[in-house]
Amino acid sequence: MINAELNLASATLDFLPLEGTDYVEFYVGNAKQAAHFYKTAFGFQSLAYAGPETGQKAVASYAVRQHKLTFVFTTPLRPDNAMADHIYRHGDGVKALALRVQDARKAWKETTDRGAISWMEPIVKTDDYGEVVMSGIRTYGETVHLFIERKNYEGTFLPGYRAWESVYNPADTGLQYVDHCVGNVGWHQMDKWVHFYEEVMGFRNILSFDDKDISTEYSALMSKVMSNGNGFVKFPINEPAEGKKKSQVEEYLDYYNGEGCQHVALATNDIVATVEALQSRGVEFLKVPTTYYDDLLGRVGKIDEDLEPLRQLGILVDRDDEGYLLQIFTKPVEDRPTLFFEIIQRKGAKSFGKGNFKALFEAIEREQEMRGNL
Ligand code: TYF
Ligand code: FE
Repeated sequence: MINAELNLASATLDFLPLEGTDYVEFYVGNAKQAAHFYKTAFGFQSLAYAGPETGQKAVASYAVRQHKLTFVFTTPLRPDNAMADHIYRHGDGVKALALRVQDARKAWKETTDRGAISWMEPIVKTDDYGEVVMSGIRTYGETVHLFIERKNYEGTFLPGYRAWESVYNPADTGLQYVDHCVGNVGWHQMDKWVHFYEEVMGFRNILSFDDKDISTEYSALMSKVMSNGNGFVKFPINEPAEGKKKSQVEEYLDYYNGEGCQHVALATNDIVATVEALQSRGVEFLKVPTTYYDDLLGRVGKIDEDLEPLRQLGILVDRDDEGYLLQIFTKPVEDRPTLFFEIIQRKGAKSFGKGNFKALFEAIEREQEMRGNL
């Protein structure tokens, strides 16, 4: 009874109910090759295509899918436009974190009334398979949030796209859905963006890490995790902190030329199988010293997994009050040290691996050092 009342109360208070991540869109220099890479290396399947052949003259987009995870790679076909400028400044990167809603008009109205800057006024897209309503607002840097309402839409992806049938569809790697997406923001900008997610989007700050939690020998950063009401959408925000040498967040800001998405965490139900598959397909992961595993079970207690495969693959483990989690981080997936991915399996834990921060950040610093950026 009390729970039902509480749920009702929070439902009526949630002015921006979100059902999860609909898709992540990347602006890239070559969408055809990017889509091929994510199929080959990460195990996505071809889903849909939009471009000149489908009546979209200036831009080509490839959508790929794996379970509930959808990535879209978009590239401009000519140089003099905002999309080409975006790629010139940032390199390949995450442009849009698209969120599933029941009402994209209301999502846009509620957020812009609270101060969000509009990116896309609500538009209705239709084809033979139904209708999708989309809208969007800006967030940190040049990143945007799209609101996607696809109540009765039965097409492959979105109106404007056609199904992309390819003879080449490598096996999936067990990646399931977006667990969280992390934004790197500028010096002293974290609280501004925490405030944005609170006031404009109705999120709550569920966890905070300051430089005492996570500063290592050199690199330093602060981080606050923002979550929407039902916890389906989580956006940690990092800002650089002063350390002995250059913060990893500052390195990102330098190479991305501003604020942007630092990592997307992808959930799996079997991290050992997923990481084995990814490594065999050439995805490169950060390595922690093998001493990390020496007293792992002493630190995290009993876990279901055998220790040896975790050690071999370099998978990290952390525990909180509610359970434990397993996680591992790729190296940056492009030449600029900007975007990377986290692979995560949650076994009850709702936290973000604070117990791994030291080992993880020291691994990142070793890479920074090899790039001459420490
Ligand atoms: O999302 C998180 O909070 C964890 C830890 O630069 C983390 O994945 C935080 C900052 C960072 C890398 C990983
Ligand atoms: Fe993460």
